[in-house]
Amino acid sequence: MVSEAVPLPKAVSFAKVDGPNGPVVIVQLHLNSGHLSMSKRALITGITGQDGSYLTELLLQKDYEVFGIVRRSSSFNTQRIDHLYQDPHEPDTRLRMIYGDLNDSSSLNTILRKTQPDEIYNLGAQSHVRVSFDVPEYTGEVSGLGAVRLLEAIREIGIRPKFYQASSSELFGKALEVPQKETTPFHPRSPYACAKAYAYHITVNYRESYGLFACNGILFNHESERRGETFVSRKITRAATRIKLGLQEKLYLGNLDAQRDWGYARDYVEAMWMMLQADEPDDYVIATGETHSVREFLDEAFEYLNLDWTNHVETDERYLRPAEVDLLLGDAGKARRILGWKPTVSFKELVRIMVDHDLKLAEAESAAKTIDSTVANSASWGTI
Ligand code: NAP
Ligand code: G4F
Repeated sequence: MVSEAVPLPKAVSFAKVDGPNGPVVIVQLHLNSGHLSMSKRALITGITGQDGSYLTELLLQKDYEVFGIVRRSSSFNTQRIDHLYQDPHEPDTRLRMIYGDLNDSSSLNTILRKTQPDEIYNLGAQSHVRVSFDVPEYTGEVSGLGAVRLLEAIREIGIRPKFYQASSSELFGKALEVPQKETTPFHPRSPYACAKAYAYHITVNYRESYGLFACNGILFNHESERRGETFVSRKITRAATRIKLGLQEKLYLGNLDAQRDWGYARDYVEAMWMMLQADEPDDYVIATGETHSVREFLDEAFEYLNLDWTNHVETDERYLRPAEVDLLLGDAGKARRILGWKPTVSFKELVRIMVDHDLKLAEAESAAKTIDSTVANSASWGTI
């Protein structure tokens, strides 16, 4: 799935065939494949993540040519985009994967120079807040400095792509007002949020210093059936469905009182794209405008399965954070007014989409009579 080099798509191809009066050379222009292309080129970091996979689907539907940066891993890390696979040997391939890393400036420079994107979406990150307390320096490198490595590559090469930075509601942290909007001051509460604060400000700085079309999407929590299994929403829906089928007894969680503004990831990637199509570059809060506690998420998921979570959930202090973000609630009024964006999936619908999906996974696991050890062990590995 991943190409080792960065093959530039061919704009012209030649073929020699036998015609009725001797050999004929056919010259073919690939109008959607290179500099002759009328369609846009997007480069996505973090393409293998939850948001990267939905954004890729959206951009391919919109006829973009998409390049994705994938980091080398000893096991497959492309499951979320495998259904989008296109043979890189075909000249008209619209999705190409390239090895690179946000920690490696030289790979980023090479990729930008060779792909010459119209739009860059910087979604790559060490994105787990709890884990950022365990690997703070690494998180700063990838989730913070990764952004400036891309921005500097843009500046050095002299290209003018539009740039999207995946900023986060974690920036508001110990929030100074409710709801939070673009003008709410930041008070980051984790190494992850501190790294994202740097990335936010450097994005604004490159917009102001070099006139780059650079935007921050300050996205509140968004979940889906593709959410990583150690984030609380998916941890709950995976466990609840496995408990329902007798594959698991207990679910160990941390702080049940934390409140989040939870939306559906597919809606949120639409907002990323909309920001880069606006007349002017700017920063936008993307949120549903509703907040719910982890306890309410448990109520919704377990009740849907006719289960009582209090019989199954236990708290484990390893899942608590040294500093917690107690309440996030976003006001996406600016995005609604300027971009015309609004969420389409309610909290109840989101939980049900995730439970329905995970129930099928649990049923398949049950039918195969094999316990998925990655899920079974998830409560005891590490501290997430
Ligand atoms: P995710 O599922 O954790 O995906 C993160 C992506 O970053 C993965 O593709 C990962 O690759 C890649 N990555 C990690 N380290 C990298 C490195 N050193 N170099 C290049 N790529 C690297 O995150 P997500 O939920 O899709 O979120 C997308 C972005 O939005 C992240 O920046 C996140 O911090 C931010 N954000 C998310 C939310 C949310 O609620 N989901 C809210 C606000 C902001 P592997 O697949 O190989 O691990
Ligand atoms: O699902 P979470 O780990 O998401 P968190 O920390 O809000 O971060 C996510 O959203 C951010 C946007 O606001 C993104 F920027 C970030 O990349 C990530 O996608 O935890 C949500 C809440 C927290 O308060 C946490 O303490 O759930 C609480 N929680 C309770 N028990 C738990 C657990 N979180 C996790 N991961 N695991 C637990 O067992």
